[in-house]
Amino acid sequence: MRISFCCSDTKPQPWVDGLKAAFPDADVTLWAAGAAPADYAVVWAPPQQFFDEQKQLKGIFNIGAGVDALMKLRLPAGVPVVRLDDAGMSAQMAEYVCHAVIRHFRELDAYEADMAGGKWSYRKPRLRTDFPIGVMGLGVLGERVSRALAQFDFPVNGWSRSAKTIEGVRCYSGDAGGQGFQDFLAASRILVCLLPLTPDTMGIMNLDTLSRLQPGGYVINVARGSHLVDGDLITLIDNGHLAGATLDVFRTEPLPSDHPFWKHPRITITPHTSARTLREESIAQIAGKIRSLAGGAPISTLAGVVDPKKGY
Ligand code: NDP
Ligand code: OXD
Repeated sequence: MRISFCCSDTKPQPWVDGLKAAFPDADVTLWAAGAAPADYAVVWAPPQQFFDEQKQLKGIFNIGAGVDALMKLRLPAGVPVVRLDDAGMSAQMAEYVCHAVIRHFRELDAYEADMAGGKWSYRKPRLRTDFPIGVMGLGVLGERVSRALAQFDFPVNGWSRSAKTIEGVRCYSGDAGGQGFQDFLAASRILVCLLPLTPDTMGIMNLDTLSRLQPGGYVINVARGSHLVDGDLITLIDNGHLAGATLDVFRTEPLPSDHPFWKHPRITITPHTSARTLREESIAQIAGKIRSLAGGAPISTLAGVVDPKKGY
């Protein structure tokens, strides 16, 4: 068996070594132009040339949960694309989002500023019933995040394309043009984005949708930068409809040094780190799936297979 690793922005050698350890009898290599045809590809944002050359692939494994970068490429027809299915990301995402929500709800930034200024003062406790949270996307990550938030007794709403039932979460469904989405927005004050980036979800957080959040709204984007219209967010924060935002993902990464998000007093930013790919867990998951496929298991038995029509 031949496995080719091709990744645009990760140190490749530990991945190649990890895959070699999982498949001691296979030929595992770091892809270079002109490389011999591989059976399986393990990739993150590879160049188009990779797929133009690799004509014998039986499976493409993405070392992230989001496949938007892959979906922009011409992929070989009929070859399954498999994304990471959690692999340690949902716990990280739950930590990050709960932290951002609680930091905002408990006004911890204001307390920190007071204490830094030598000021010992109290703020009136806020009611969590006044801070309903809406989670867009109730997949592997969104469901875990919604359940974690519900554990803190926040009212939690969730929205997904297909209908769901999640204990402690009021679930809305349908597409972005439907009544379910409008009702979900109107019922939410804090908005968390955990959607995949597809043509349907690009720019979904914009002047119209964010204006529909309850006054004093707050935005947490941990999915992809292109879900958000940056200027619309700033307009709504500056005019007082939104209280602020925590953003982990950006249209251009790294965030350009002159982007207004860097210095906006009500926007907290982190460098796309809310849920990191954990190498060992990911290799174990991918290796298990390659073994299943190589052993003749039907692709429908694998978790995380991307539906090319949906784009996620
Ligand atoms: P899943 O595919 O498991 O879940 C996606 C969810 O979004 C599903 O509930 C799906 O609905 C819903 N959805 C998709 N399109 C629409 C639509 N048009 N309208 C309404 N709902 C929609 O993905 P994951 O939970 O694993 O990951 C989500 C995203 O998080 C990734 O695509 C990636 O972009 C991002 N991510 C960010 C990371 C970071 O560090 N910042 C790390 C990892 C992931 P349905 O269930 O009905 O199909
Ligand atoms: C992912 C990511 O999609 O890291 O896994 O953003």
